[in-house]
Amino acid sequence: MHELGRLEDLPQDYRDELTKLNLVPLWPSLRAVLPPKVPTRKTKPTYWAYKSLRPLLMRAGELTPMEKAERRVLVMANPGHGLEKMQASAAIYLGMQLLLPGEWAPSHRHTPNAVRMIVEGEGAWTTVDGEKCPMSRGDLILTPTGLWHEHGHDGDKPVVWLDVLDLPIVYYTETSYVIGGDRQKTKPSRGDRSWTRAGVVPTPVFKRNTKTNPVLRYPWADARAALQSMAADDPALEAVQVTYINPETGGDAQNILGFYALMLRPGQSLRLPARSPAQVFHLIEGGSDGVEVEVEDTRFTLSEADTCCAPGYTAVTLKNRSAAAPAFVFIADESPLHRKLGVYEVRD
Ligand code: GTQ
Repeated sequence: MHELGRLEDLPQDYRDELTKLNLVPLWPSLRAVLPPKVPTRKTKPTYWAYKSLRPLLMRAGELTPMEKAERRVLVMANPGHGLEKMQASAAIYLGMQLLLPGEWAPSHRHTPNAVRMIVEGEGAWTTVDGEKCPMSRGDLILTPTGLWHEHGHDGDKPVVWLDVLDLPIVYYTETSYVIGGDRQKTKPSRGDRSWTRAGVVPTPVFKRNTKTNPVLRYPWADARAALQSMAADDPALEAVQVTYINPETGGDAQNILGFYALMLRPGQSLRLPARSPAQVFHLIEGGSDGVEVEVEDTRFTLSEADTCCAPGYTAVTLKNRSAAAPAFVFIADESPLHRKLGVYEVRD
C-alpha cells in the first residue's frame, strides 16, 4: 500500500479554511480508520483478581451507603480504552456489584442490556419485569433492554455479582438512558421454572412471542449438569460448551452480547480460534491450580471468581491446571452484535 500524504504536507491556510468549514481531508487519516487486514483494537488483555478487588468492594460498602450509590459497583475498566471510559472492550462493560444484608437497589429500567453472574453469597434476589429471581453462585440473570429491575437481599452476608452490560456500544450510539421507578409488584410465575426443560417448552395456543426472551434466570445447577452430561456422553468432545439461548427462538439470549459456559476437563488445554469479537472469561469453579488463559504474549491464571478479557481477532488458549477436577468458565462475547453488523469472522 502507498504511503499517503500527511496533514503537515498541506499549507496552513488551506488547513485553516477546511477547519472553518467543518471539513477534514481523508487521506492523512485513511490508514488509521481502515488499517490493513487487522483492525486496531484498544482492548488490551486485562485481568482482575477477585482476591484484590473484593476488599475494595467491601470498603465501598462501608464508605458509600446505597442512597449515595444506587448501584454499588466497582467497574472493571480496560486501560487500553482509558479507565474513565468504563469499558472492558468496544461493546462490553464489566462491574462487580455489592449488596449488603437488608439493602435494596431501587427499581429502574434502561436501554442497555445487562446480565448478572452471581459470584458470592446467598439470599439476594433480582426482580426483573415482576419475576423475583433468586441469586446463587453461577446463576445467570438477564435484565434485557427496557425491563424494570431492582435488587434486594434477605440473607445475612454480603452478596457480590458480576454485571455484564452492552453499555459502551449503546452509549456510543447515543441511545443510553435510564428511567427510575417504584418497587415492582412480583408475579407468581417465573420463566426459569417453565422454560428450562429443553425439548418441552410452553406452547401458547394463540400467539408465539418471538420478541422477548421468556427466560430471565439460568440456574447454574442446570448449566453445570448439562456440561457434565455432555462431557460424560462424548469423551472425544473437545469443546464442552453450552450457549445461553432464548428457548422460544433458539437464538441468542440477548441482542448484543453472547453468553456461554465452558467445561474444561481435568488437565485439558483448549485453543479458541481467532474470531472478530472480544471476549470475557470468568472462572465459576476450578481446581486448586486455576485456569491459565493465554492471549498472544499475555498469560493470566484465573482462580475462582477471577475475570479477564481478550481483544477480538486473537486466538485464546485456556488450560485447566488441575489434573483432578474439571473447571467451569463463564464466557461473554460480542458475537450477536458482530453477526448483526455482518462483520463476524473466524480467522483460523
Ligand atoms: O444493576 O442495574 O453495573 O444499571 C451498571 C448499571 C449495574 C444495575 C451496573 C446498572 C446496573
